[in-house]
Amino acid sequence: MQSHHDVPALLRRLEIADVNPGATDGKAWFGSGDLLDVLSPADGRLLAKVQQAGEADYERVMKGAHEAFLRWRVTPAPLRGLIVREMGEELRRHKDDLGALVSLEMGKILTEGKGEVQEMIDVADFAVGLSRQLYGNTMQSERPGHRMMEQWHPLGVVGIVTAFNFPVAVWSWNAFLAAVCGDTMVWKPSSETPLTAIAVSKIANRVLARHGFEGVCTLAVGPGRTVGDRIAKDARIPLVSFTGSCSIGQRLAQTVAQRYGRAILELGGNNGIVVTPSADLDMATRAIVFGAAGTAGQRCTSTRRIIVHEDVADKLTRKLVAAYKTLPIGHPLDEKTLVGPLVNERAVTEMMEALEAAKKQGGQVLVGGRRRDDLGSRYVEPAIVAMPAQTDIVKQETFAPILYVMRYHGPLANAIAIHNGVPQGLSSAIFTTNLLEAEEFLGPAGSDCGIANVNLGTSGAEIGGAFGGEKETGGGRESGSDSWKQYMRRSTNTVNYTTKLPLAQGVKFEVE
Ligand code: UN1
Repeated sequence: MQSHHDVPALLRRLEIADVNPGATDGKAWFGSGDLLDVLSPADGRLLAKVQQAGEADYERVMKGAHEAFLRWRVTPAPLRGLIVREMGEELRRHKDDLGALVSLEMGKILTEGKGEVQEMIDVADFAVGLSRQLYGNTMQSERPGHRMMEQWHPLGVVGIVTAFNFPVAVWSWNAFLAAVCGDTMVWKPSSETPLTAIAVSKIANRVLARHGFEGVCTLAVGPGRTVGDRIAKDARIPLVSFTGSCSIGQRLAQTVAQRYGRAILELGGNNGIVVTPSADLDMATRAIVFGAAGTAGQRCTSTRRIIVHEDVADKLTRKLVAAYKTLPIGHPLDEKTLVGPLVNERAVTEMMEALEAAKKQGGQVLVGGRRRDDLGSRYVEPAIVAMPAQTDIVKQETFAPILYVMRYHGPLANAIAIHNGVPQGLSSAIFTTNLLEAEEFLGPAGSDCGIANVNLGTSGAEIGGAFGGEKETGGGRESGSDSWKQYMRRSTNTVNYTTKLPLAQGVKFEVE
């Protein structure tokens, strides 16, 4: 099925060996922890092994990142930007290979694997521009002859903990911003996807080494309970950016807060689309199928809930079921495939358990939902489940292609109440051709999510906007807009250019 892909040659081009040290301080690669087998979800084949970071390795990585920070923070931001630009150019050169490795290691289809690398390239471009725009305000002082302003300074070593589903893009959202902001970083990738992290770190470090800035982008592959916990506890890391589950994120944030660190949390989503009577149902169908079945339902922005008006519910459901019946499921590198495997067998079990729970709670599986053991142990059919109400299972995020369809009656406010009635708040959308409904959904009493769209789906956000969400999604924002501010420390400066010393708020304090 994948004869057109010479995997050993691909790995060689990306400098992935049979056994790879999983830690780097930017100068050398090392690893003295347990050996990790990296299997492709596509067919269970062993791609390569990684020698993970042990405790001493972690210290060495941190030392490299910290030493680099002392030099990097005083390098002019536009120069840092030029170095990030070179990283973006290297990524452009390696886009096809890296995209294929993302597919092989994570299981997403090739066009999405390449899309993920494109997302890194876009963030690099964005960060280059940003490197000349790290603006602070000037304020009018209430005192005569005083000037007030704020400066943004580099923060320190940033911890970046990423999930398997976007094994490289989410790193780049943090890494390229952090880099132009003058920070260095230690990256802990998911143990499901360490090879893409190693390949990307090699590319980044080749560029950094050309400029004598080894240590800006360091890496420590290892389990959460060793590397992840260390990052959470490490007072040398003022900011930890975490993408993953709500439960781990909550624990990590508490640990980071205990030492007065900052955390950017990008946790679970339970993203809904409201479909109103005036919606273009063909367009809605296409957006829903991509959002719910694309990436095999493994994006944090995946569409998991449909809240459709009763007048158009039957018609929309018929269209969705028809589209699901034709979804090609198969090897992620096969060009015809639209739905690849789930990341591991546990994810398959969790999907089946969620479907059982949904049935017990009154759900009716309209299409799909079966394991596809004929294709491999991690393949499933995306499922559509009609639910009589928003029951407990619908309120949970199951990281698999299950789409719950619910109906609403009456005005849009009823749909919004159902929509907002879940603990998560990442992404959302409405399909309508009614301007009033569109604006209501985007307004203060509308969607409570960090992302709210009109006439497009919940997933596949561009990098230029701030990415993240509310409630149990964790409140963090990454990537575009002014997310960069979190990677810097703000210094408020007041300068007195007189020979008097007036106090603010009119306070008098004169010593005779
Ligand atoms: C994620 O699933 O963690 O909006 C990130 C999207 C992608 C990023 C998803 N740009 O779907």
